[in-house]
Amino acid sequence: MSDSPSQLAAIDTLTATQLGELALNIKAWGQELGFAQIGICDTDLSAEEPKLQQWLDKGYHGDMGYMANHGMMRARPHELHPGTKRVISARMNYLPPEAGFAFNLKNPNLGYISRYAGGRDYHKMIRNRLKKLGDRIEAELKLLGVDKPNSRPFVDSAPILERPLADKAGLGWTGKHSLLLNQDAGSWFFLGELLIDLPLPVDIPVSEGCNTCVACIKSCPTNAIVEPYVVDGSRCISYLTIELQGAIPVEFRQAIGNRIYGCDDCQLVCPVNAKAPLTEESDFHTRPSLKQPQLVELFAWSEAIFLKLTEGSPIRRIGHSRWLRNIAVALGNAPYSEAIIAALETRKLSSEVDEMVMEHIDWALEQQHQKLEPQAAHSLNLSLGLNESTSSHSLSRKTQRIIRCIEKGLARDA
Ligand code: B12
Ligand code: SF4
Ligand code: SF4
Repeated sequence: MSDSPSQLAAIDTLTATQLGELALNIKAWGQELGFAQIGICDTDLSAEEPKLQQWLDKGYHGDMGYMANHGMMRARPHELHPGTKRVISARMNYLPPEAGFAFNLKNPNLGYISRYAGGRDYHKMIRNRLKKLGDRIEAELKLLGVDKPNSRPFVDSAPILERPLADKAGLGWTGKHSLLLNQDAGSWFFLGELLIDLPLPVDIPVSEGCNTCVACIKSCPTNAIVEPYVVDGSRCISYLTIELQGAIPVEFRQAIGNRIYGCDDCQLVCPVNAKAPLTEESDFHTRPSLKQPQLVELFAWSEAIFLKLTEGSPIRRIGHSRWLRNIAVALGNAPYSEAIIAALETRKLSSEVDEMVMEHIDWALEQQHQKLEPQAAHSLNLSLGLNESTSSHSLSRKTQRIIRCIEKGLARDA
């Protein structure tokens, strides 16, 4: 067989049997490349277009201007990458070992970082693996004497509706929290896609499995899941602590608790996550500096230290200013402590603090001072030997419920 492209046959000469075998091989190669599962779907997301438009019309994208750009291209993979006939959808597990969810949420002096973000940034890594999958397909087609396919990998940042595509490709069902859920794997996974011009056989979507459960809706600290399957992004802690560039609206600050980068609560209460496997990628393991970190220590990081310790991590992209903003909110939510007051006062004197961060520090100081009185009462109670309930500390009722839920349902990761 010749290497010359001119002697290779066109893709549409592949038979149904060859395409079927290729689809099976693609799934096996995907697993060899570290993906937990691969599914295939066509590019028709027309049913999603009105829902996406409604979501945008209601302003649920907040300041995420990129969600409103590109018109409906997000729902039209064949326009994003012309010639695309199929989407090869892939998922990769990220749950790190010793997640320590309850331990972390229970202690308001520790910063909580979403468990997808404690290791290396997934974007580049998954895109590279998808590219390798494309190369493998190309090599196989060459062996079959067929021309190379036109393919392109995508992960997260491109204007494409990844979750509905993965749903269509049979990787799981859409949970009421709007994330993709898999009966065997829960929801702790990233999604990525390879858009390709091969008319591969498509997979069958799995049926919805939430049934009557509404645990995620009831547990969301900011009531961001406004109806089943619909998240008002502008209320979500993930948006408020990661995407939002400016000040965090005061109405959400207390509800944020100690969550300084993203939020996992809707996944933590989800019963389907009880069986979720741990990641096989050491890149997603939590770095020592981000494991159960003390807020006061994180707040003292200079910009240079922040950049050094978050190198290669998704956290780096929020920058030092938003990092300080988020930690200031968490410090305001922590129980009264002289060490916290001192940390906040010291930061006020630093040249690294801009006006936006300064306002959050002032808010945090005010919160701390307001707790001074109950603290005095607490000391008095202790000296009198009186009992106090946990609600006198700074954990909200919802967080207390989530902690109980984790300890019962996700014992390995508690
Ligand atoms: C923008 C965005 C966000 C925003 C908005 C979230 C949202 N739900 O839209 C914010 C910043 C808040 C966010 C948060 C998070 N995100 Co995000 N996010 C995205 C992004 C870039 C686009 C999502 C999108 O298109 N939203 C627009 C709206 C319209 O889409 P939608 O929620 O799917 O809306 C649909 C439903 O409302 C549905 N619908 C309406 N009515 C009904 C009725 C029924 C019956 C059904 C089934 C559906 C349905 O129709 C709409 C249109 O399809 C994707 C990556 C990508 N390119 O797709 C990642 C992505 C969805 N995020 C992801 C993750 C991991 C998270 C977080 C868990 C991160 C964290 N720990 O902090 C949280 C989870 C919050 C949550 N519950 O959604 C993963 C999800 C993986 C998975 N297992 O599903 C993705 C796929 C990134 C990736 N490549 O892995 N995210
Ligand atoms: S990530 Fe947190 S804030 Fe966002 S929808 Fe889920 S529970 Fe609510
Ligand atoms: S918590 Fe319940 S309703 Fe929410 S996604 Fe999980 S199973 Fe579905």
